[in-house]
Formats: sequence, structure tokens, C-alpha cells
Amino acid sequence: MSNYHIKHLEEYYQVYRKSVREPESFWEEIAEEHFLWRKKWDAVLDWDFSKPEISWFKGAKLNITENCIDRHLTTRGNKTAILFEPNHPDEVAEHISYNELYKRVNKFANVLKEQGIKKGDRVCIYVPMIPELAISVLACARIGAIHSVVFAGFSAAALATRINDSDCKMVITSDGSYRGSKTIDLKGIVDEALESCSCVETVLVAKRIKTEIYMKAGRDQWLAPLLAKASDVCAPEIMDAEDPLFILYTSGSTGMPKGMVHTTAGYMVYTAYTFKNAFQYKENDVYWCTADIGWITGHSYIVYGPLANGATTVMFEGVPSYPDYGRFWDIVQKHKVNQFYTAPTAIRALAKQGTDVIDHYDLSSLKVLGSVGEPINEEAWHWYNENIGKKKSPIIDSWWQTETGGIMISPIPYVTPTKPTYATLPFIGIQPALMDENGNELKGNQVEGRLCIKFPWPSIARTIWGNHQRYKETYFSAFDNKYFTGDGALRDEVGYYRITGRVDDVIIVSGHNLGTAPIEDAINEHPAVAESAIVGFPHDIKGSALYGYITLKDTGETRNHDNLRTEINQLITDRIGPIAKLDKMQFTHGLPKTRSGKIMRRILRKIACNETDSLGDTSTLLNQEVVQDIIDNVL
Ligand code: 7RM
Repeated sequence: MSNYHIKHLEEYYQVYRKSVREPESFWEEIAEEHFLWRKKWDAVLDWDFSKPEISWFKGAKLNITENCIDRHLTTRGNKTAILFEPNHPDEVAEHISYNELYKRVNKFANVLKEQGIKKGDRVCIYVPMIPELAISVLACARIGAIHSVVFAGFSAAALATRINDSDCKMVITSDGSYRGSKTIDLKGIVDEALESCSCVETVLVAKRIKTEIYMKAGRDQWLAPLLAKASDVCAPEIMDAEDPLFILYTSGSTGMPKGMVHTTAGYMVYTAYTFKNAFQYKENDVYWCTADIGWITGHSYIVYGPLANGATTVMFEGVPSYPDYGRFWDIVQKHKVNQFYTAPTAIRALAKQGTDVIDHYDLSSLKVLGSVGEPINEEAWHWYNENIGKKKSPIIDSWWQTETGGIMISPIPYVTPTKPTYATLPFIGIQPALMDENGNELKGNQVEGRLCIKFPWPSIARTIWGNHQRYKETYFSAFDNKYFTGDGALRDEVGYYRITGRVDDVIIVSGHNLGTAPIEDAINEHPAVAESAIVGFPHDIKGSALYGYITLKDTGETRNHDNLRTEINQLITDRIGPIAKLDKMQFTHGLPKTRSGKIMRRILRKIACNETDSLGDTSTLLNQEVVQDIIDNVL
């Protein structure tokens, strides 16, 4: 039995039990047998959640790029590592083999060194989804520089905040980017950001859209000529297991974004292990995750996890709607994609278009469908299952966070029977706990509470950059000796988990704790509804009552809204009970979303509570314009 690759349910339970009973020997065996180490560890795990301090594989020496690239060269040198699919379908896809990736990463690493970047320096990467993004990430890791990727859709102000917080010495960017039919002046955004960043000495600029741009003398340099003259051999920096690999910012509900710090060995082991199992990746498969590398999903499951397994990973530059809504299916057909990993927001947007467009494409290569980022509502789950998976590809609804580094609760396809809207079982090595408000763990099944993790796993973030106290307060103070996720969850009669949403979204109506996900699910079942979001607002008698924001499908729905309201409340009554009926329903043209596609219920709550003066910064939203429209039509 190989613990590295789980193949059936009995094996899952057996390996899971082992990983919980003897976590150290379990992870030691995985680490020993499947990775390349320059020196083995002195201890597998040291931890103390009260400080909090966590270290995995302490004393070990390695370089993650040797594991992601070098070690594959003898067996997979000519295999495609990164398959780059450009924004426009007429531009040819680029197949970057492991041999070529090795050379390009080494060249880039040598350029970084030449420009004065050393082990431990922070490098901000503000690059669109072009090969240089993955290559610059790996080049940093090659020389031990700490990368901080900032999603190339963030504003100058958001970029500046992140550059300054971690004191980045360099910014890597491009002249601009393509996004569907639009081009974006990325370099202009960088220039604006850098007016308030004195720490940055050098800006390296990749050419993508070939526009004339301003280059500041002594600071900005074109990447291509530097790469052309750099050597394609660069010895990997030998890193300690616990040396930081990267910083990735995640916005909290308040205050500055948090620079989550991930370290080298544990992150590598866990992302590789989860990639292999959660996607059941086989040697010649083509795997595609539609996320941007600017998010944790892209770090772990476009770059590090797939490459550590010698996989072929697709990188798509564009958007699902360009040149039309068939673009994703066009790519699946063209590259015979086997595993497809996307977000509920994309699924709902595609479902809104109907199924005609799908029928033009051959999707028979698909074996595994993934979902991540938000609770996937029941409607979207079934749509995905029927129209994309043709009821033969299991959906892995994978729950995890920037902070967890890798997938935490998820079915293993062809192993775990799926259940719509359930993330199902904890991954190997993960020990969830549901807690009540008084800090007691809810034992047994059919319980609902706050989701915590009781025991460390290899890829847990180790700190918040420059603010360990905030790390402790945010994640380790709500419950004694446990990592608190900020999410609510329920455990059903067989031990399957369903994530009910962020706990800050939980609404207490007449003393009943209501999660947003199940109610939104019921609403979304209505054939006229595209998406919805529920928040609470103060109510004299109930304490809180429910306010629903509902976006309808573009079907030219003409029925009057009062009938719709009645029908929707009837659905909620049928599915959950009259306690969950909405007091107010506002029909909207869209819902405010983060750039990674999460609905911003915090903003909607303020609007429902008439607190629009304190909306906070909405500039990082994907669709800032819908906010004013919603305010203007508030009930
Ligand atoms: C990977 C990622 C984390 C938050 C998390 C949840 C929500 C993510 C699911 C989900 C229900 C899922 N990292 N979330 N996956 N909720 N089901 N399968 O998204 O740091 O950007 O967000 O996203 O609330 O705490 S993240």
C-alpha cells in the first residue's frame, strides 16, 4: 500500500487513521519517499499553538525548485510542464517542457542575483497570467528570495500597501496585460504605486502587449535583454525547511491585509501530496486550474503542487467570457484537459448562459471537476455535474484557505462518494473540530459549529509578516489550543462536512443560528435566480431579520417581483423552514465581489443596516459599480 496515493475508500480510512494516530511517522514517510532533500530533518514536528510556533522537518535542507524541476529532467525532460493558453484563441499555445522550464527559471534566477537580490530579500511580483509569472515565482524560490505575488488586477494603492508592508526591494511586472477585449496598463499602475514606495530599487519589465511605456532611468529595466545574456545554469540556494518561501496577502474583515508567511518544506510536502490525491493525477494527464497565480489556489495548485508531481499544468491568461462564453470548453477540448478546477462564481456565470454553447465542444477528456473559493450552492453543483461532468466526473468541493496552504476538506475523486454542497471528509492528516460558542467541542455527528483544526498540518502558515501578535489573535485566540478558521460548518450523520460560510456571516434570527449558504442555496433553486446573498439587519422582535440580494438570470423574466418574492420565500420554507424566510428582497444587477470571486457580504450587510458611511475601501472589488446601484435601490 502506498500512502502517497489513495485509491479506494477503505484505504482512505486506514491511512487517515494512521495520519492522526502517528502524524510524525506518517509525514516522515511521505517526505522521505517522495522528495529530494539535501539533508534530512532532525525533528519531524515541533509545535505549540499557544505561542503559536510550528515547525515541520526542522533542520532539513532543500530547494523546492529542485523538487519541482531538476529531479524530473531525467524522466520527464521533454514533457510539458506549463501549457500556456493565451488570452486570444488565435494566438498559439506555448508548451514549456521541463527542460525548457529549467533553463528559463535559471536564467531568471541569475538575473535576479545580478540585480542584487539575495536570499531572504522580498520581491513583489505584479505580473499577469503569462509564463513569466510562474517563472519569476520559481526563480525567486531558486535563490531563496521571498516572493510576494500581488494579483495584477489590484489598484496602485493596494499594490503600494503590499509592497511597503513587506519592504520589497524589487518589483517584477509587465508593460501591460490582456483581459478579454481589454488591455490594462500595468506598468502605469506600478509607476503610480512606487511614488509611495521608497524600498523598491529595481523594476523588471516583461513585454506582453508591446505598448510604449515610461521607463524610469536607473530603476526600470526590460527583462528580455537581461535574460538573453544570463546563464541558464544557476545552482539552487540550499534552504532550511523553515525558511520563508513566500508571502501572500489576504484581506481580513478589518484593517491591513495580512501577509501570510509560508515556509519551504512543509508547504512543498503538503501541496504535492494533496495535488496528487485530490485530483488523482496520472502521469500523462493535463490538469487545469482556472485561478490566477495571484491567489493561493494558483500558488499551490497551478505552480508548486502540480510541478512537484511532474504534472502538466495549464496557465490561462484570459477570462471565461472572451471571445465568448465557450472559451473554457474550447480550452478543455483543445488541450484534452483531464482535471478542471474552478470557482463557484465562474460556474454560476457560465450556467447563466445556458447549455447551447457547451454542446459545441467535446468535453469527454474530463475526469475530475473541482470547486473552490466559496460554498458551491446546490443549483450550481448540479449544473456542473450534469452539463460539464455529464454525471461521470466526480466534483471535488475542496475547502481550504490562504492560511492553510493546501486543501483541507475535500472528497478524493473516485474514492469518496460525493454529496452536493458537502466538502465531505477531512484530508489525510487533517483533524477538524466543531466548536460551540462557549468553546466546547461538539462531539459526534449531526452537529453545527465553528470550524477549527486541532493539530498542525505541514502547510499551515507560520506567521503574519511583521505581526506575529496579530497571527496569534486572529487564529489561535478564539479557542484554546486550536486553529480557528473563521468558517462555520456542520457535520452530517456520516461525518461529512458542509461549510456554511464565514462565521461573521452567521445570522441569529429569533435565537436560531442561520448560515448564509443553505438559505442562498434554496433561493438559487428558483429557475429565475442567477445568484443571491443573504445578510442580517436589526429587527425589533427577532433580533436580526434576513435581507436578500438577488440577481436574476438574463432570461427576460417579466413576472412581477411580488410573485417572485412569494415563490422564493416558499422555496426557503420548503427547504429550510419558515424561520429562514426573508423579510426583504432586493433584486440587483450584480453582487459585489472580491477579485477572486467571493461575494462581499460585509458590504451588503452595511447597506442593509443603513451604514453606508462606513463601507470601507471598496476599490479592491471586482465590480465596484454595482455598490452604488444597490445603495440607490435599498429597501
Ligand atoms: C482557497 C481559498 C478562504 C475562504 C474560506 C471559506 C471560503 C474556500 C470553500 C469555501 C465553502 C469551499 N482561499 N471557501 N473554499 N467555502 N466551500 N469549498 O479560497 O483564503 O481566498 O479564502 O474561502 O470561507 O475561509 S482564501
